[in-house]
Amino acid sequence: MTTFHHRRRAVSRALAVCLGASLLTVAAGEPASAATIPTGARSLQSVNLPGSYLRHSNYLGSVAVVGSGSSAQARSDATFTVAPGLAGGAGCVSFQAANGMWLRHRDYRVRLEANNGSATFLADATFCVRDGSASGSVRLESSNFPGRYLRHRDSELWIDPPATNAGTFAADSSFQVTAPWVAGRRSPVIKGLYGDPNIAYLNGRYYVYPTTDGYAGWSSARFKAFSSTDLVTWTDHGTILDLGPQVSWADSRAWAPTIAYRDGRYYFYFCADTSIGVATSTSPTGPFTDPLGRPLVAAGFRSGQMIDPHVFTDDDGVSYLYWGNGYAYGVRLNADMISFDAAQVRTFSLPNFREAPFTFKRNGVYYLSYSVDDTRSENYHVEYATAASPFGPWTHRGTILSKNLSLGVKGPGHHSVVRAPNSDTWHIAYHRFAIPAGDGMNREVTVDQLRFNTDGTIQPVVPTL
Ligand code: FUB
Repeated sequence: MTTFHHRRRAVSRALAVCLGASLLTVAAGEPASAATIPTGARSLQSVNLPGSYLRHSNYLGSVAVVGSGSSAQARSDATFTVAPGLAGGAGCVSFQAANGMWLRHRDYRVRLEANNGSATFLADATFCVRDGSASGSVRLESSNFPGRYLRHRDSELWIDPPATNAGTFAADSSFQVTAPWVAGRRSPVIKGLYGDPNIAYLNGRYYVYPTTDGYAGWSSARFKAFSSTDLVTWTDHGTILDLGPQVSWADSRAWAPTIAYRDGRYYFYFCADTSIGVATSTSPTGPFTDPLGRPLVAAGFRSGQMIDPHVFTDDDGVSYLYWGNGYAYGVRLNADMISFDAAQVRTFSLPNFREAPFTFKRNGVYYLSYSVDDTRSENYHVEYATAASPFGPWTHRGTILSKNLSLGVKGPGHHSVVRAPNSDTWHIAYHRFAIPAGDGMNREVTVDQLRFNTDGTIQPVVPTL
């Protein structure tokens, strides 16, 4: 196990307070700490009980001895994915277990719970990283209760103020961040629960615009954006559109967005309360504003749900909007990108079509790929068709992405496709049930390569973990 080293804050104006055998350093008039924890899979070892690691057991936080001879379950329970703090805040993090649940405190006891999306949950699951009592160690201050720190009392994890058991508090609340007991997977590429990833290459970076998952009924109200130059390391750009304050006609069910660019503006198409809206910005990360003040495609406009937009722009600069659930629709967008001629909407015949149409073009061939079955089913998958025009007629070609139970991949779908710049290398972003314990509302996003046969047909995607 390796130990990560952390920069110590300046101590010139610090007050050193001797607490029994421990030394608690309190900075006066300075930022609380420069300590950080790298995101990704990590384990945390108690400073006071070397060899004991922060873990969960029966959905409660604890510390226990973990070693190379420990069971796979014990090592997994002592491994967390460190993610940027769910409630935000510079230098704040959250800890996700392998089953997708998060460490949070409730009534000061630290527990493992699913994200219910409430502001209280998000704050209770967010810890701000401070310097620990030993060199290179960290302490974790509650975001919701500043002044209380995560510590172990006997073997139980609590958040306590330093006054409690002052003699041992500093050491009991300090942890060495180590390499994970269970080696991290490459994926999900975006840490946390997200679905419906729309991937695009814009202005020299890859961007992913997903649905934020972990909410009953997919009831998240905010859209986020992530970007990367290498499809491996991703930057979280935070909320780019918040339905509550920024969209007058909908407050919930912020689903399945997509992005397009024209003449210096970005157009962000999104689902909200099962209508499709559009918001614009001069930056791919917003702020986005709603120029229409009403849906672009309102619920009830045609049969099926008016959801899952995608905009494809052809080589001649004409953009097309595709969408639908139960029925697949397409229409040419006007040059303003925020209107279309309703009389020109086409309905496509696509075998097994359920939702999430996505169109792209390679070597003069138009591909329309789409999701089949129900996103809550492990059998959710992606099929595709090809055509010689953006409106078809479409020739069904088969399945390109489906479950792989030997890898734990269930319900893969609602994908999008991007071409690496100046190449014939293609990537597919999609969601699957979070591994190992996710479901259709607790999904995670990954990216794999999309490979073509010489005749232009698509090879089945090989999921990599
Ligand atoms: O994320 C909510 C909905 O689930 C999407 O709109 C559908 O495509 C399905 O993935």
